[in-house]
Amino acid sequence: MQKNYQVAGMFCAGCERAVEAAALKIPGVVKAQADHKAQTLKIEFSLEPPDDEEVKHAIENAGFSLSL
Ligand SMILES: [Cu+2]
Repeated sequence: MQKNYQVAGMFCAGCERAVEAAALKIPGVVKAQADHKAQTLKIEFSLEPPDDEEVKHAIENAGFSLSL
């Protein structure tokens, strides 16, 4: 199962890696793929989907903004 988010503030592959690392720290997230050109984050999770607010906090703590 997967979810897609809009993430602002990514400008290069390094930013993508930072966003992906932040997303992967969320319990249940098994895969994360960020795209700085499309400004998107796609996550895959194993069982229960993570709470959107939790994802938002994780991404914002990493220095980016996620719109819900
Ligand atoms: Cu960057």
